[in-house]
Amino acid sequence: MDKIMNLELVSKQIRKSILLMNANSSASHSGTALSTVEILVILYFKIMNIDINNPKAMSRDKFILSKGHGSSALYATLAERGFFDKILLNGFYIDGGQLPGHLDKEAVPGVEVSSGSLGHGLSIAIGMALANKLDQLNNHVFVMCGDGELNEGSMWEAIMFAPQQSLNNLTLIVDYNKFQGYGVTNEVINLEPLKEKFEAFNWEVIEINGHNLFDIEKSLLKKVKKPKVIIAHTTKGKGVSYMENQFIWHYKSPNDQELKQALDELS
Ligand SMILES: Cc1ncc(C[n+]2csc(CCOP(=O)(O)OP(=O)(O)O)c2C)c(N)n1
Repeated sequence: MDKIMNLELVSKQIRKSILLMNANSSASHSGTALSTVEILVILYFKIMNIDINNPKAMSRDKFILSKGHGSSALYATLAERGFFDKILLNGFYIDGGQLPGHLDKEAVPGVEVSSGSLGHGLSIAIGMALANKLDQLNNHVFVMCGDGELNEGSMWEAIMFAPQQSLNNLTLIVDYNKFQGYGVTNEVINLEPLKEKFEAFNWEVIEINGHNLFDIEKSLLKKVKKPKVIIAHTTKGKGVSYMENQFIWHYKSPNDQELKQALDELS
């Protein structure tokens, strides 16, 4: 229980970093980043086999944020976990800064794949998981996509392919925050019934509240014989009252007053 309470504090700290980064750079995608936080925290603080002192260790588990426009969340989580100095977060998405607006694997230790062009992360993760099998390594590969990202045809090619290869060392997490860049996901292209679609493609499907730390951990720990997909119901803009489920926060960055209110709410 204590550990989970600590991780609630860590989640709040990461949310604060995300807001400061996006305000400082006038960047978009605050809402995008805020819906991922608890999942990243459980992965990086409880589940993944990683070593911050040896980030390229052969034995490591890997995570790919396929929705790479949510980069501020992953950079903030990696910094909080100790992969690099938090001071670098001040250089997010600004001229001369070290952290590009979309994820760049050359920028800092811990970023496995450069991403931001939607629809590619799952295929890359499948390649990594296949390679692990061929090399008889037990490492696990985790990948997170957006719900709007599931509109990409390349996702469904990959979704067809993974079960054929019996990739039980692969977990896809769908950040199902119900919004995308131009509106409500199920009004743009309806994904439902999403669970049944994945089941029909022969995936092990688990549906959870993507902000509940216990549920996230339990779903990630569950041992399965097939590729696993966790459909995580989340809230875009989670944690900041005026951002939650407000589509405009896909694009807007907080001004000084909005930033202050958001930080107050998280304190
Ligand atoms: C191939 C490609 N097409 C279009 C875009 C532009 N784009 C950036 S974010 C976004 C919406 C993504 O929605 P979703 O996957 O639901 O992520 P969310 O921000 O809601 O978490 C789009 C279309 C892109 N990055 N890549």
